[in-house]
Amino acid sequence: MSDNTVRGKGSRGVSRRRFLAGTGSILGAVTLSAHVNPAYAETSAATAPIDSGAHVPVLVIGTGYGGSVAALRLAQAGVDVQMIEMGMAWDTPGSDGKIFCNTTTPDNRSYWLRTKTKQPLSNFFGIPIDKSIPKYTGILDAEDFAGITVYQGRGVGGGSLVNGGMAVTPKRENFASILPSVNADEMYNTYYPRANSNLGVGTIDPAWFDTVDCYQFARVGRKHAQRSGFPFVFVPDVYDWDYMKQESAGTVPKSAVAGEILYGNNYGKKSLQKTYIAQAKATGKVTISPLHKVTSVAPASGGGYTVVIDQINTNGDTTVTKTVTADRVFFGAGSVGTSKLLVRLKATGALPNLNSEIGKGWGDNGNVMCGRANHLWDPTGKIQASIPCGGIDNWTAGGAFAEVAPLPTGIETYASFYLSITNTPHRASFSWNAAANKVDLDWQQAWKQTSIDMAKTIFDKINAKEGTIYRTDLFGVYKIWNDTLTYHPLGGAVLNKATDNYGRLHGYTGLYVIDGSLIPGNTSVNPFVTITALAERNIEKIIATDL
Ligand code: FAE
Repeated sequence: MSDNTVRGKGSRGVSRRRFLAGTGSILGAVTLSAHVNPAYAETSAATAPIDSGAHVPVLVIGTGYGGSVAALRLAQAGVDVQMIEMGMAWDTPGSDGKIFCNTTTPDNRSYWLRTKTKQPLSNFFGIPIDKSIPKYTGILDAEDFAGITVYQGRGVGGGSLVNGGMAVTPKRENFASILPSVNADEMYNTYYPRANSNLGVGTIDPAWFDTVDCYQFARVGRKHAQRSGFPFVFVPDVYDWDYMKQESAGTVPKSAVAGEILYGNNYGKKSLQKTYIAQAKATGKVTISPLHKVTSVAPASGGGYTVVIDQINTNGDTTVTKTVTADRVFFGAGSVGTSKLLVRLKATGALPNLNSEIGKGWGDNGNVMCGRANHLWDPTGKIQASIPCGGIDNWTAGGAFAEVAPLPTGIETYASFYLSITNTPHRASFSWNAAANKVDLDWQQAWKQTSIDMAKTIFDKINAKEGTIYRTDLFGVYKIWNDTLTYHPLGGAVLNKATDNYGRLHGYTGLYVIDGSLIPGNTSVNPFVTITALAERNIEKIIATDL
């Protein structure tokens, strides 16, 4: 346990001992209160699993941002679409009456096929807080590669089920370095506005922000940023801000204000299930098969593609293997999912004509996390809304944009917590490991030092100004930085390299990439608005010219 976690000077009537005694109760809450929830329905009436032997015009792999945009626009153009999703439908409540479990009480619904949680914030006062859970096809996948753990959403809605909903359009001056081959005028005039509108993006009411308890942590973050001369910017989000006001007032069931985020949000967040996917289903032309995992795509003898799909149960075991044909296939399995499929299919002979750019250009969006220990007279609040609403922008001068993130533990922690996005130059590649029969990623944990240095341009200055220090107890014992993960995998099938400038895979007519794997490793801000806007751009061109 670190000795440096509490900056108490004893001057405001809160002793270190009392503080520690108080935090003992959250540890109890955080570590001991797991409930195991009984099984979920594996599929629902709203979904109809694909039949083996089916022939479909379009098959979309994955139901995240890219896949959902493709499905909606193709359906609106009159095309029947089959969406294949390895995760669950997430439309049926468990025995507690809720679809999703809370961040403070992870149960079987929380993690994808793990027997122990792998929480991004793994320790409190240096004490590990991960706990055993039953193995289940839960919502958050913490996928381990040699140098990094990549967090991803699993289920109908992909990352939109688990993310913070921060919906950020990059500054226009940064766009040329994000997607160099894409016309910025078109993106900023047409596709970013279209994406923002369809995603339901909104910004917190600043007057409400200034007074409400659940954003005290963000006001402290703003004060510290501004006192050190950094701009604090409000960050738009897809959370329903009117709902947040009501839950905060206690007139509707609590969701963000009760800490729901990482393992799903039961009420206020506009995930893709409520936006693009709802619209896609309403066309009557889109069918979704949850708990179905695509394992192979190869040219079919009579034209189109043979797609092999494993139907799985909630233990992750294959129950049926199905073979279907599709005239066109869209890879929307996310940066990691799409890259792994394409790398394996190229190496094992199913799609040998894919070019040598497959698997390259992967980045972590420069993610690093840290916490700061505030003085005892600068509390961040017991109740913290789980939805971030602001960030500190030092991109131009220091290469870092830091979300002021909540730490919704239910007790006063005196901590400020941040997820930084940094301008890291490092890029990794996926490759086929034949001996181990799996895809590897050659990311090196040491590369995170560049990101840490960039994040320090913000937090060293704030600590110096405030007379505070870093928390050293949140990610291990005496460990300041979480340098082992990313929430923002990007790249692996980069636009205009592995594909043409609209996501058509080189080497195969009728195969497309439509997700975050098109973006070469960094978006300078949180990525899903850019993924959505790029998918809107690409599918419009594909519908106009290919169908
Ligand atoms: P994604 O949403 O990952 O969807 C891919 C889908 O494909 C998933 O549902 C997979 O289960 C499915 N799949 C994969 N392989 C297969 C297969 N073989 N067969 C069938 N299905 C398959 O891809 N971004 C922001 O902009 N703002 C935030 O506030 C934010 N917070 C985040 C917080 C967390 C904890 C995490 C994990 C991510 C966060 N992100 C955030 C990142 C964001 O969710 C991510 O960039 C997008 O979800 C990526 O969209 P894609 O369409 O590329």
